[in-house]
Amino acid sequence: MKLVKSAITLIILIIFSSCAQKKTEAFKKQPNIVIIYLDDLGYGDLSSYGATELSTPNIDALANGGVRFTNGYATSATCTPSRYGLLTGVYPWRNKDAKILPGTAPLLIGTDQMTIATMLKKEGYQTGAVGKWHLGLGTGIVDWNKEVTPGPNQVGFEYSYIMAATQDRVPTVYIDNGFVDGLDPNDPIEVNYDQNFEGQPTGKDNPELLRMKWHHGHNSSIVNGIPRIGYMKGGESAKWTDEDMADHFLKKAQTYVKNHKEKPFFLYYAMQQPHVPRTPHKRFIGATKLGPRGDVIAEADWAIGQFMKTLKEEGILENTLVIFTSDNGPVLNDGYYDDAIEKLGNHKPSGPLRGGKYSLFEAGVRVPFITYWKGKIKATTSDALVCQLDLLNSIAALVGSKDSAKDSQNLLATFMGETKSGREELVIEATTRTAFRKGDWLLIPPYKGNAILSEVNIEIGNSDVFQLYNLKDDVGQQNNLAASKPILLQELIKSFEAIRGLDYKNVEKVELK
Ligand code: NG6
Ligand code: CA
Repeated sequence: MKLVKSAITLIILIIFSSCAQKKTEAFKKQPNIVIIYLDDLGYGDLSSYGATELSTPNIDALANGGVRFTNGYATSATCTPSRYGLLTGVYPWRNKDAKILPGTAPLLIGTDQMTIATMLKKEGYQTGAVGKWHLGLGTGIVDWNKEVTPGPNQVGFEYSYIMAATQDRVPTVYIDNGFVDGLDPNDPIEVNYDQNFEGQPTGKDNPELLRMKWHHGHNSSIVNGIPRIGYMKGGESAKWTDEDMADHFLKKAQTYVKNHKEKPFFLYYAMQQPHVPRTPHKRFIGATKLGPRGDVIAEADWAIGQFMKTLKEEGILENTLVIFTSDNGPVLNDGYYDDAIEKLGNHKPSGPLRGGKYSLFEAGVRVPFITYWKGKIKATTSDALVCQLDLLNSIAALVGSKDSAKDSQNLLATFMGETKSGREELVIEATTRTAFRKGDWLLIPPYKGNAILSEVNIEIGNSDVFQLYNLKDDVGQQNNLAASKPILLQELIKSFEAIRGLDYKNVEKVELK
């Protein structure tokens, strides 16, 4: 009996150790995965995407050494919904709360919801997030002086070092695995988006304290001479220095790589540029002739070069898939006077596309999109239709995970540059309005409201009538073919309705009268 027992124990031990062995071997095959995500970088903002007035050599090296997608999309024309779509593989319009969030909003992703990070963690990956979060934190009322949870660490990231929302929103502090970095317990932080704290200066009432002038919004608490959205009190020692943010996040990303290179890792490196307020480090002031907006793009490009250098120096460049993209299209004056308009010259942040951030026109959602893997991906340009939504299923396929998300498609071969066919169709979103791309066609249903969002002077795609564009012949969306293609229009409306669960019968009548 005793003998039988020990024989069984031995067999179990052998099985276990061979499993562990397999897992170690699997690690060797599983590449590191890095997503570099810029904030408000437009389709035309890189020299590898046609910009002539500024130069982005480090990002260009990725674009020219990997797959440079010309039909790569964010899910949305603003930040929070795009980040939600990228990380979860679910269309943001399925979640009614996926709108631009204040710094006090609760976590938007369910702690039981799959993300790229949870999926990869299950596969044995180490997972980290550095940079802009903007997907909400906590469950309602957050006490910033205690552990701020749930957050990235509860949706798959074992490590996180983030800013809560945006650079223009309070709290203007870094959060290290749920704890405000550098907080002095004797100077607690309080945050409120509705009401100021007694005796605290604001951008609105104290223009003499400002070194950056606000244009619209952005007139609440003043931090480092820059007026922000929302009110904040205390936390003096924890406040970030805007000009150091790029260096600060870069260092965290590099340290993460150095400390995790022995086993496969996933790093979500979400940079803050060129979102407002644009605060280049003094090394980059004047790096371009475009003012701070150009200078912070140069700064981001430099940081990416440094980051790539770290991958190389640590000996893992050839075992790392790097995905580069942006959360939404470009905007010039997004709330501060910073010369973005005055010094624009011939630069075209949207490239040949119409619209910009907040827009259902192409420039809102079509963004630079690059996959780079030294030695594995061959340099090419691809016009395949791909979306950030597809990263979840494609990465799952790459690492051998069986997980998949509702709206994500496995386009691994497309991302690897092995095929140039992509998705057939895609719903795009801009400030809760949606439109539909199928093949080369883009359908925008009628939306009430101004055609131009006046505060940022961007055409956002609203019209009383259906709009139908052929993006192959007319990427600038100048010719609305809805009236001349009635059959195609109806077909597209039907497909769109089926996905969105909407009914356009009534608006149809308005338009086709
Ligand atoms: C808008 C802000 C804008 C920017 C944006 C978020 C105003 C008037 N405008 O509400 O400045 O912060 O939100 O940008 O406050 S995003 O890229 O994070 O979506
Ligand atoms: Ca953004």
